[in-house]
Amino acid sequence: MRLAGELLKRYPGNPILTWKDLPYHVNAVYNPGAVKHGDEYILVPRVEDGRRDNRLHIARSRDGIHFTVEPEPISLPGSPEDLVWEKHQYDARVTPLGGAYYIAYCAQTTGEVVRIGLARTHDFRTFERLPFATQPWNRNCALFPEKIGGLYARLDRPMSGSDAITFITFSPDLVFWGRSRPLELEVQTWMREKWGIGPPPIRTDEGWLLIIHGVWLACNYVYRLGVVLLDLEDPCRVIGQCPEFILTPREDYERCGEVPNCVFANGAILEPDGELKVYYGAADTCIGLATGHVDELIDACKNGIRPGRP
Ligand code: M1P
Repeated sequence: MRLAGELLKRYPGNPILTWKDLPYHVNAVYNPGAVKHGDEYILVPRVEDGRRDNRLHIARSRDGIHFTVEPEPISLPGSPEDLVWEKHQYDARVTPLGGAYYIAYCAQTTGEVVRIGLARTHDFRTFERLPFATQPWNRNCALFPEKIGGLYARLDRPMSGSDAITFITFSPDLVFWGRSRPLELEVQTWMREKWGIGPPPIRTDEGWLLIIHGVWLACNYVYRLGVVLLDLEDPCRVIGQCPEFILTPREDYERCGEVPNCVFANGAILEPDGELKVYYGAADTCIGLATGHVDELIDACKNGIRPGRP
């Protein structure tokens, strides 16, 4: 018999990080980027301070569950012009690539104008600012963890009115970007309003595994997670898609908060034994951990979720 619930299973001690874990007054901590750096698990959460301004922080852990958040936000020195764009920094997606770690994040003005900023680090202690990766009105961006056809590749989602389409775009140098092509998924009911990528794509033998979020509009938005598989050589080609969502808001901490009924992931870590740890923002308020096996996620992309799944 198929077990009740979705493919991703929650850590019983969820939420693993809340506002109470910060050493000073904050409104919320959520939507973390995630990566393993040596023996350390690193999260790069969005911390919303007592003014409700957003900054990226570093959180460290030895076991992937208990994290300590650094009190100071990441410092990204920039020109006054850069900083005008960065009243808020949030939704970091961390990609290991060529010996460095690239952080694609949302850079938002005092208003609603948002685009993608890019930073680089080697040690998660000092950070270097790179040229902005996109023009305004863009969110949900991540670099691929390797070059494709000799070029850097990114996923991102320009927005215009109610349209929000995810593209794959290429660059020889992380400065000039082009050859954009849309990523065409089969839009399922649960993602009908809009969808965007989750954590950076994960290389598997079967293809790039990509967690996504999908939005359904009921009285308000409901954010869920899904999964798709992209061709390794030509990632614009979707070679598998799980029709069902793999995580949906069910617990109180996912249903109640700043944005109710929301699970949103931009960080995941694949362990050597195939366990995928997905760190997710719950209700734009705190952080949960959910896990699944990579083989099961790939199988769900290729064959759907089978009723007989043990
Ligand atoms: O409030 C839910 C999410 O809304 C935005 O995501 P999207 O652009 O896909 O709708 C982001 O602001 C995200 O941080 C937030 O969790």
